[in-house]
Amino acid sequence: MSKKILLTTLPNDKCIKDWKAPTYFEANKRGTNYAPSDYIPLGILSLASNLDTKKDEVIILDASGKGLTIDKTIERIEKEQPDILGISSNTMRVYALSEILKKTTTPYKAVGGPHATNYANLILKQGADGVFMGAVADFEFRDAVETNPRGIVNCRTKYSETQFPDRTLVDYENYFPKKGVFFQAKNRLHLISSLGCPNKCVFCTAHEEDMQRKTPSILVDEMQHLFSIGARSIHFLDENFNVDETHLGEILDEKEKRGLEFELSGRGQVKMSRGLAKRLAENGFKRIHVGIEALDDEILRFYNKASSVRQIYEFCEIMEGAGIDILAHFVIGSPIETESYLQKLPNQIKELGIKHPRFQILSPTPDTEYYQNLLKEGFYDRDYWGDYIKHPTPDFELPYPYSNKRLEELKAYIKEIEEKYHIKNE
Ligand code: B12
Repeated sequence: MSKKILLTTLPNDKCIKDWKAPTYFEANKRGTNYAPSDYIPLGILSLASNLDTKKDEVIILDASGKGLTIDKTIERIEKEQPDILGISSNTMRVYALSEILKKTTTPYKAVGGPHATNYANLILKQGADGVFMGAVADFEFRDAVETNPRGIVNCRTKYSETQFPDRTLVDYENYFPKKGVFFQAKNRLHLISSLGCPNKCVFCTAHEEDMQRKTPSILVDEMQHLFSIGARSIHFLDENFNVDETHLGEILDEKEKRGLEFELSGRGQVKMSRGLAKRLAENGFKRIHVGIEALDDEILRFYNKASSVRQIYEFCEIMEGAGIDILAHFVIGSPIETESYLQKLPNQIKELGIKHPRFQILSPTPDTEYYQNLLKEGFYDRDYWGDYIKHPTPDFELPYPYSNKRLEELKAYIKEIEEKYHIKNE
């Protein structure tokens, strides 16, 4: 029997308030608290692309990307009356998740995504019928459409075996960036070539020794798909796209074999051989996004970065030699940072030839080692995240662990640097 399946992202509405990110990370057009999803929602598109869509009816609702409120999202779901509701969850939007689970009447509610992997039992208590744990859930979800399993489903689908997400299932043209200061070619779209990151930075949770990667031929099929719908610029929005140089080399072999030409960019780490940098540049690779975070070895150690100032200088020199621009993220606000370090930082960045620096204030996000350390060290009198995740409230804001005066100083510092570098919303 044919089923009606509605897959949705969670709205940003009433989610956690963000005090650490300056304007260019904030919602620009929609007035919500967090970074808007201007990115096509690849998780739910991947689920849909691996279903038997000829048989079932699939509706994609990108509540986050469309800037829907929680109430509007619920209204849309109720209007559609699906047989199956699939919700893609992340921890920043748990308030929306609990409200949608409470106020929708779909007979089978499935929840997946990173938050589901960490908090499966809690989500079951909040009203989900099936919770899908694991980084890739496509084949388990395809089976679940038939069997509607209750409780926890452990997912073992391999990323390399899934079909790439078909962007034509949504109004993809609306996801082409409206402004384009960073890139010359038109219509940038992103893909994810690998999952996870082997590094263990204290402020992140993406730690994964066994990264999963798309097979080069499927990935280049995906690139061809993006090209066929008008994209001329493709961004690897992996957590760390340049860990495995052999794999990247194989992707480039396949791309060259098919004679494809477009602009490329990617999000990765500050380690790359000269050979790969040269080859990427020859293949249209124009810009790399990296988390440099600090230009001081002690601060890098505090963040548990797998890099040193020496390596960062070497990396910047290799990128300059290859003609690849750098967009570098810096994290300020560590307790061991000195005023003289902050004073010197802008000049150091200039000296490195970094074209696009971006600054954020160190933030203890949920489930990170940094947050756990603050709890252990007594900076918080109770487990704010733990309590919030169990009983989410609208517009939650985590108290700043150090003094509020310090927070204001850091914000002022970022504002000054933004003006210096003419950083605007993009
Ligand atoms: C791209 C990306 C973004 C984009 C968003 C693009 C978009 N539209 O999704 C941007 C840059 C905006 C972003 C922002 C942030 N992100 Co982000 N992001 C990612 C990233 C790198 C890739 C997501 C993706 O497309 N994956 C590929 C698809 C195919 O996989 P997937 O979405 O996970 O879906 C699969 C499974 O999870 C599962 N699944 C997913 N949904 C569902 C639903 C059902 C019903 C089922 C059955 C299965 C299922 O099946 C899918 C297919 O196999 C992930 C890391 C990662 N590798 O996944 C982090 C990640 C999702 N982000 C994360 C974080 C922390 C953030 C920020 C908070 C960062 C910050 N500090 O500001 C913000 C939050 C913004 C917000 N308000 O929500 C965390 C989430 C952790 C958590 N527990 O929730 C992740 C996991 C990274 C990490 N490990 O730390 N992010």
